[in-house]
Amino acid sequence: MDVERLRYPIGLFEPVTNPTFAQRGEWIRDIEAIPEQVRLTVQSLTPEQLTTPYRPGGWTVQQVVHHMADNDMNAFIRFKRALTEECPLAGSYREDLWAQLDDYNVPVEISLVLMKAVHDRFAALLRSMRENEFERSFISQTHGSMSLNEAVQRYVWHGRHHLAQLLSLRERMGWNN
Ligand code: NI
Repeated sequence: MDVERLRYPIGLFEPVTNPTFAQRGEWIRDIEAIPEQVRLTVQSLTPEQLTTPYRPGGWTVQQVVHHMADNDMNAFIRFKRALTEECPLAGSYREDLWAQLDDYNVPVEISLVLMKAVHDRFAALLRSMRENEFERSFISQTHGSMSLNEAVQRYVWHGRHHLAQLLSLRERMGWNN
C-alpha cells in the first residue's frame, strides 16, 4: 500500500458548500461519537503498540492521540473567537513541534478524557447556534478566510482522518487486543 493511502485513509478534506440542517446534525453526532471511537481503538493497546508509527516515518499511535486533543483545543478556540469577534486572525500552531514536546509522553488516557470534554463542549455550542452564525468566519493562516460552516466540517474530517489511520494500523498489524 502506498504511503499517501496510509496517510490519508479517508482522502483529503472536501467541504460541502451549503450544508443542510440534517447534514449538520450528522456532523454534530459524529463530534460526540469520535472520542469514544478513538478510546475503543487504543485503550487496550500495549506500550509497544502505542509507540508504533501508524505509517513508516509517521507519528506513533500515542502521538496521534495527543495531537487529536491538541488540534481539538485549537479548533474550539478558533471557532469561539469567530463567534464573538469580527473575522479574527486565528492563531496557528506547529503541530510537528508540539508532537515533540514532553507532554506527549503522558498516558493516552489523559488526552482521551480531554478530547471527550472538548467534543462535548463543542457539540453543545453547535446545537445552540443559529443558521446565520455559521456564516461567521475567521482568517486561517494556512487556509485564508474560513466560514464556521467549513470549520465544523474540517473538525469532523480531522477526527475521522486520524481515527481511520489508527484503525488501519490495527488492521494491518492484526492487533486483536
Ligand atoms: Ni492532524
